[in-house]
Amino acid sequence: MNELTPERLFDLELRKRPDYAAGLNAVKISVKHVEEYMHFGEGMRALLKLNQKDGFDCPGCAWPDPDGRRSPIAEYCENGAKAIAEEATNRRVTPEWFAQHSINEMGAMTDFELGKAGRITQPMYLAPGATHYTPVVWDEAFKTIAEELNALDSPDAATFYTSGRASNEAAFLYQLFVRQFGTNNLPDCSNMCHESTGTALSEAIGIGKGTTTLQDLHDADLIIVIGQNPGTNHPRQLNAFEKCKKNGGRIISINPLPETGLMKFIDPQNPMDILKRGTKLTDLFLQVRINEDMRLVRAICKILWAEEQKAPGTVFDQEFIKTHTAGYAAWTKLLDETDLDECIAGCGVAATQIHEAAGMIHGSEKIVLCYAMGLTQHENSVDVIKEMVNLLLLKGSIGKPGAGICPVRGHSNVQGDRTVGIWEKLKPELRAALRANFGFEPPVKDGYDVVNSIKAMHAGKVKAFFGLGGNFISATPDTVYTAEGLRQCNLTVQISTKPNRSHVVHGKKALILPCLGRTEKDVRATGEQFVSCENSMGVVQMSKGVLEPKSPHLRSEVAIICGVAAATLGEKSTVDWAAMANDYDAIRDAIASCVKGFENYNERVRKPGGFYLPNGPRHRNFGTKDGKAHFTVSPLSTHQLGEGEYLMMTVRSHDQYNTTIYGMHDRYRGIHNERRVVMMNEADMAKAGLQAGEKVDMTSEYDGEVRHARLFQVVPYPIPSGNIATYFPEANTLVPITRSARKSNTPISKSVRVKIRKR
Ligand SMILES: Nc1nc2c(c(=O)[nH]1)N[C@H]1C(S)=C(S)[C@@H](COP(=O)(O)OP(=O)(O)OC[C@H]3O[C@@H](n4cnc5c(=O)[nH]c(N)nc54)[C@H](O)[C@@H]3O)O[C@H]1N2
Ligand SMILES: Nc1nc2c(c(=O)[nH]1)N[C@H]1C(S)=C(S)[C@@H](COP(=O)(O)OP(=O)(O)OC[C@H]3O[C@@H](n4cnc5c(=O)[nH]c(N)nc54)[C@H](O)[C@@H]3O)O[C@H]1N2
Ligand code: SF4
Ligand SMILES: [Mo]
Repeated sequence: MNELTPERLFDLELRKRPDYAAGLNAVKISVKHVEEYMHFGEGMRALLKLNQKDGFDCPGCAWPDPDGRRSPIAEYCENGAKAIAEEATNRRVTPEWFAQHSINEMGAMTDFELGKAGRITQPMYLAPGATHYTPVVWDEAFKTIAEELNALDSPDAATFYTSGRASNEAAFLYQLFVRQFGTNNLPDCSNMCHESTGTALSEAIGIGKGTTTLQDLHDADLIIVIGQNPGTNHPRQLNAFEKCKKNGGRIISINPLPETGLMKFIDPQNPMDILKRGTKLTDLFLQVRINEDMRLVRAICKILWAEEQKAPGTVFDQEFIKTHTAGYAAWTKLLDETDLDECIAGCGVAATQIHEAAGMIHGSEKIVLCYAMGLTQHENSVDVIKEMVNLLLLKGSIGKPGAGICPVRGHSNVQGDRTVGIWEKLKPELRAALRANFGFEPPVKDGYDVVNSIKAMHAGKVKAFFGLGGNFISATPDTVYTAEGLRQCNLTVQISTKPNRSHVVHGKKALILPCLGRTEKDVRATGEQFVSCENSMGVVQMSKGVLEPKSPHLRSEVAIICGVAAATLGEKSTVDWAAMANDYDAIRDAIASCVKGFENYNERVRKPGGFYLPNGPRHRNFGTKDGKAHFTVSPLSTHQLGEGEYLMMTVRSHDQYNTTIYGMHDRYRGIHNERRVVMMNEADMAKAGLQAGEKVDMTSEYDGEVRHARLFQVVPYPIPSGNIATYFPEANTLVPITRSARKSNTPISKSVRVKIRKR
């Protein structure tokens, strides 16, 4: 297991947690990363174009850029700068590097060490039984892929993963290739991320996306931030919170951890803000137990319902409810039957605070609810998100300015990839459009998502794995099981920028296809190209790199996909892949013909700032069958923890981007120089006889099967009793493949039952 997550400790140091996020320290750290890994001039050139209307989209998160004026010097955050330094590093992973590092040696490196090795410069091939990757020319790589794919018993014996950094152009071509090849096996990182959002919101409001714009956050009376750590994962969201506060709005934060970024923010680009020591963000912090948000929100709704009954029409927006919603009677009946005391006791938040929250909601007309992985990665996530919609609906807080639901997306184009067709389910409209535009019969049967792809590999039903970006082995649950599946494949292919663990855990044959990153110029036969991305709020914008490619051998993702498709489909194909690869306008024209909302794509995407995709619920046009937004009735569930069991959430540190580890510190949590840690409540530690820094092993047991995570260190932390937190991906060995969210099939990365044992 050591090669799946090297069991090595560094030098854990615990420091005081800072009481604010950002500030000048964030600037200092951005500069340090850029200086350490990039040529200075290149670094500055890249940063000046980061998130500018004529520049490139930040490869960090999917937080939107302002529609209007953008700061000419700095429209980014510390983590955006780190993402750039990571991608545009001046270190290189050449064929000589691979000759010096066997697969076993690569496996012994931590994720931090692997990633810091640098950018891969040439396509690399691992022959059956070989110990080292060797260089291969592009055409040879494409031929190998074509031979393996065409030798499969069925197209369904291959699975094609996408990570959400891929552009709209690359993603559209990829699904076109995969569907023409004959399968809907298109798992993506979204399956592990906001899939529960897509499922819940489609059912409740008729669109699988959020309804707010950036302006809505600025104009809200109240923002509820729940299950999200924006100070680390979406830092510029703090600017939006700050604007809301300056406009008189208030903030309630709901989280098992008192995340520093939720508490206070000092805008590093605003000297006044620095002088007056920043803005207090959270007005009310509710320290909920892991996965007890539904009990908390139900308690709040019950309190509001009691007030509403006393003076009808004074709390609920009855006009909105009557005109635009369904399911109200069943929902209020549920509230009548709800035991308030049980909800309060179960969620772990004090009754006085819950009443205070209810009071703040009562007094607010325009409410925005922001959330991320803290709500989406549990067995009942779809229900939890629908419960959040209930709360907004009772106040009429969807489809009016200053209000709405704001699922904050992760990868910078994860939302766009789904919009242009990356999904294991092929919607009838897209099937018809692909048939009409490209003259072939797309497959009908649903394909495998992430969890089902892993199970199918394990069962020997899938024999070829293809990854458009990402790091499948480290991002997925149940690392040991997933590795067994990947190793049974005849071929594993990764389109990557940097070495990662998915190059170490491979099929009989393996290929690494190195691609250009967002920061780099992409020159094709018809000249310099640009791509486009959709942010969390449905704005599609162009992105054009400014730096010289890190190696002359790199190809764009679009060119690689076209190469693979042409080699694999050959004469059979009805698509002119070469034309697409040489002129991305042709791809955008195809998208415009196939996907609603992209009319005149080429023209509109060239306008500075891009364009908004249509969003019915923003205007109270709900895309459900009856045209209404739905109140829903969901059961409350309880985690049955056995003796000595804790509920574990796996979270991100401040120094990582998913499986890419920027550094070894989690500054806002005061945890330095170590990632193999378990954050624990001090009373729980005392009860279990554990000291700070003590070395422990962990196990999770489901259906009699025991999974292991070894050599972690205990960190005392203000987390509710019975709950623990570890970092993703180190603790992924404990996440069982056999449990996932109902309906969305998302792994339960935020609620795993775990036991801890002293070593
Ligand atoms: N710098 C940086 N930026 C990123 C990423 C990154 O790794 N690094 N990843 C990107 C991606 S792909 C994504 S999806 C997003 C992720 O963004 P987040 O969802 O903010 O990321 P996580 O670290 O998973 O944090 C989850 C938060 O939810 C809380 N939480 C966990 N369980 C519960 C619960 O049951 N209830 C409540 N109320 N809270 C809970 C945790 O304490 C934590 O604060 O960030 C994106 N941006
Ligand atoms: N336990 C646990 N597991 C989780 C989560 C969790 O919270 N807890 N979160 C889940 C979530 S929300 C997500 S989104 C997934 C993330 O899963 P992935 O998207 O699969 O993982 P990343 O770490 O973002 O992928 C990093 C790799 O992408 C490659 N890369 C970087 N830039 C580019 C590029 O421009 N093009 C290409 N082709 N490749 C590039 C690099 O080689 C790098 O090693 O993980 C999920 N897994
Ligand atoms: S908030 Fe996200 S998109 Fe914006 S600069 Fe920071 S990492 Fe990049
Ligand atoms: Mo994500």
